Amino acid sequence: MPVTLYYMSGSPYAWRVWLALTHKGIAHELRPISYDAGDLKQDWYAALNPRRRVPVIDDEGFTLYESAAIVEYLDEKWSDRPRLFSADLRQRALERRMIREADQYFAEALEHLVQAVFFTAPDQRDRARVDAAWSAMQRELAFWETLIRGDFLAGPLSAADHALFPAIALGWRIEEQNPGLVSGGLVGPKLAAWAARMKALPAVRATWPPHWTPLAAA
Ligand SMILES: N[C@@H](CCC(=O)N[C@@H](CS)C(=O)NCC(=O)O)C(=O)O
Repeated sequence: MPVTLYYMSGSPYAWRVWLALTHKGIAHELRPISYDAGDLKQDWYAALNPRRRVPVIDDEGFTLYESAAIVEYLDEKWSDRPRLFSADLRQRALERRMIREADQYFAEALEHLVQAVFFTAPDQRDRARVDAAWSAMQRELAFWETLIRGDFLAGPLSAADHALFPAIALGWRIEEQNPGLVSGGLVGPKLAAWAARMKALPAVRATWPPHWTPLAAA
């Protein structure tokens, strides 16, 4: 039976899980959730995730929310498929540390931007709030410029890349959709090269949010 993924297109947390399913070749079906239609407020959704957020998976009746926990579950259950965590204890610890850093620091700054842009009417937007969020994202990614250990964040491709990339991509999407709203690039040369490698990955290309500007041909 395929794994059901409850997701919202463009949600970096849901995208991370979709990436894991795709990378590992796990049979799955997508169940789109509409924020605007109020799906998250419905009782049936609260039964899946009492925090009323996406993503959630349903694997043969086992439901799980929190994207980082879901990715670990998928990687362990389908351990014979391409791994997202290293078999080496210390390398795996580094990957987990990076995921925590992506969620704790970059995602927090991004969420301030999302609140200031997506959840604020254009004529109500507070320039200082937007600038502060964008600057925090830039500062955090300048730090990642010093953290990256190879072609991918932890060296080889891992769940850490699937955690940070969708969040940065959402930042770029907000920048693209709102010309003049933010100033200055988000990433330095190492992360720019990494992002190009990420965009070339078959799993990233297969899961690129359908309503976003399509990726250029590889
Ligand atoms: N820590 C959660 C975060 C999930 C999350 O914040 N999802 C957002 C979409 S990107 C959401 O569902 N937001 C709905 C809301 O805040 O009402 C995870 O990793 O799964």
